[in-house]
Amino acid sequence: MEVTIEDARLRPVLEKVEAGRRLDREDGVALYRSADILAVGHMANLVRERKHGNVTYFNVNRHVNPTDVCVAQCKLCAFGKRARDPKAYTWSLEEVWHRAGEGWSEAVTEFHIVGGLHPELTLDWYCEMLRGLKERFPQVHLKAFTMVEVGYLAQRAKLTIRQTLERLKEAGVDSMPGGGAEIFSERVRRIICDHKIDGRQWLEAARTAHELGLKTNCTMLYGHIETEEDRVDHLLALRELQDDTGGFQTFIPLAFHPANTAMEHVGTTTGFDDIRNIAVARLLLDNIEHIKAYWIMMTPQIAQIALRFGADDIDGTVVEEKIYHDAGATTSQNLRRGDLLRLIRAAGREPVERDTLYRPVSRTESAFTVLV
Ligand code: V47
Repeated sequence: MEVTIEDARLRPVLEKVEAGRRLDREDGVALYRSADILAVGHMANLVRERKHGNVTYFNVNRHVNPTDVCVAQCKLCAFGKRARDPKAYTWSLEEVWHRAGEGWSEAVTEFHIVGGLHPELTLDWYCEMLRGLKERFPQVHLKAFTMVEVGYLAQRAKLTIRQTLERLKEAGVDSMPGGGAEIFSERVRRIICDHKIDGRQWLEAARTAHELGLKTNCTMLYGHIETEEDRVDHLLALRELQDDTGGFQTFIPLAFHPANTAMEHVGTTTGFDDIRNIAVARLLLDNIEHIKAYWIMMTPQIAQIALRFGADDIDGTVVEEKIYHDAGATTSQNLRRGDLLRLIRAAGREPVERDTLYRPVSRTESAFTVLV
């Protein structure tokens, strides 16, 4: 298909994309600086359709956040609370197992489990939580803990990252979500999340998880104080690790939500930037199979449009979401399976329900089968 490229700086990028050649740092910066969203989107859609045709993936999942007590107190975050904050909560093991079961009515295939860096909950407590979930919901995939949580648990248990991941895997972790990566630039990290592991440690922890056979996702938090170069460098660092391990399944760009954070003055991202981050990620991350338009963060409306700008996944039913809603998200906290189907079909795409490892799922009203 012919496309009009208004921005002349994008012509060499288009040539590379059409020839299936890898883009470099300069191409990435040109893509981020261009206002020619249709040209950027055209290229991203080309790659997206080459990889996935018309298919769009979604899953039936439930988020489980056992505690919002967090010692890190990152400026970017509205979710983490101090233990003495009257609004802070920590569920007991029984509560975790009960809450997780509330998603069961929709026959969820995945629990997405993340939480604050709690100063008292131990690695043993988390392992018991995982074992209890596996016992009660053996069919459900446990996608649990960011690299940041693993780093903190390792430090407190006086174990290495590898030993900690081995313990968590043995207790039931099947794969890991992509959070906590934020932006790898040390300059920015020092301001927005100075108590977290640094970018190099995040990447090393992900490498170790991949070496242990755990698939993981990866993310980038944008729309705060990072530059376009910081974004490109972040994406290229993920691409480099992926060349070595192949362990990343999906990349999810995350728009910064400033409400109730220490960075409220920054303001929200625009629809233009949200779409562009999906498209640039699809173009630079040639070795990561899936790009997710997380509807909770983007709104279902923008996520739907993203399906024509590089995204092939729209996440899942979620059921209960705290991280973005504490930071002012006005989206609903859940969509039903039928809502996701409608959004995808109305974008002219073919919905495929997947499990966490992207195997198609076939279901009746209350049960599911993974088609292998
Ligand atoms: O790690 C925290 C980010 C992440 C804010 O792997 C914020 O499938 C914006 O990682 N504004 C958690 N972002 C969410 C996440 C995720 C979501 C959906 C799917 C997957 C997956 C992963 O949210 C955190 C942090 O990067 N975050 N606070 C905020 N105020």
